[in-house]
Amino acid sequence: MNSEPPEERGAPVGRRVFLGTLGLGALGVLAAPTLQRGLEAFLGGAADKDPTGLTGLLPNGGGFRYYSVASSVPHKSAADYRLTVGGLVERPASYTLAELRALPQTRLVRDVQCVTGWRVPDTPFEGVRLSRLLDAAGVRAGAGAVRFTCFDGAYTESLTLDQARRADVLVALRMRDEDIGHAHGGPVRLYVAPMYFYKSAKWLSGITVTEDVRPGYWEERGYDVDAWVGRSNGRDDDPTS
Ligand SMILES: Nc1nc2c(c(=O)[nH]1)N[C@H]1C(S)=C(S)[C@@H](COP(=O)(O)O)O[C@H]1N2
Ligand SMILES: [Mo]
Repeated sequence: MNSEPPEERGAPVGRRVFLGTLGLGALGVLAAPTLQRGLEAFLGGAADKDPTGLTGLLPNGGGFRYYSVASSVPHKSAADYRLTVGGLVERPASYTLAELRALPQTRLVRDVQCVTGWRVPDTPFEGVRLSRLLDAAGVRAGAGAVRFTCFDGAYTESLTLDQARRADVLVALRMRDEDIGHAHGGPVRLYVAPMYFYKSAKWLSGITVTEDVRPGYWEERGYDVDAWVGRSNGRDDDPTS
């Protein structure tokens, strides 16, 4: 079911390769742990903390690292949350969390892979197929891409329409068989199973169908727009990886 060559699954992404390939873009990655500590401070101990201040550099919460490019992110309850679907569609929509929960749910178990090298094996995600929401909205002729916006006010992502319609791309409500908590982008995040985890936008608030792909937050800073695990961000070129 997984389209990656098996020998590439589980291999860590070489940091050296990454730095060597992306140049300036990598500086943003090196800054990320600082932002992560900022988020943990904001969460006020909701994330594991350690007195050395190294929490941001170490895997926590079951192997995940918390990433946010925004230093603080508003909390959205089930009552506050809305997901809008608009742009080049026949029927723009706004979903509450209850409405999303009432739609058929798909559960996928895959490895999570961040492009900076950390990986969490066999992680369940569950939610509504993005293709279902696109079909419900009625994508108009001339559309070629989907853009994602987040209620952190900063992060963006995008997929081609073909990528967005894959069966392994979810508007995720659950992660590790629990409702997605705030730190991991709850109540709703995108989950793009076959791509590096930066595609999986947290705190998802808007889905906009567009003509062309617009590079997302990290992609403007050097990451590949097509983020296939094992086949992007310099992975192809490195004989030792
Ligand atoms: N809104 C938002 N989504 C985001 C990010 C972010 O900073 N902001 N970081 C991305 C990156 S680089 C990774 S590796 C994952 C991290 O998800 P986690 O914090 O649940 O581990 O979220 C992705 N989605
Ligand atoms: Mo990442």
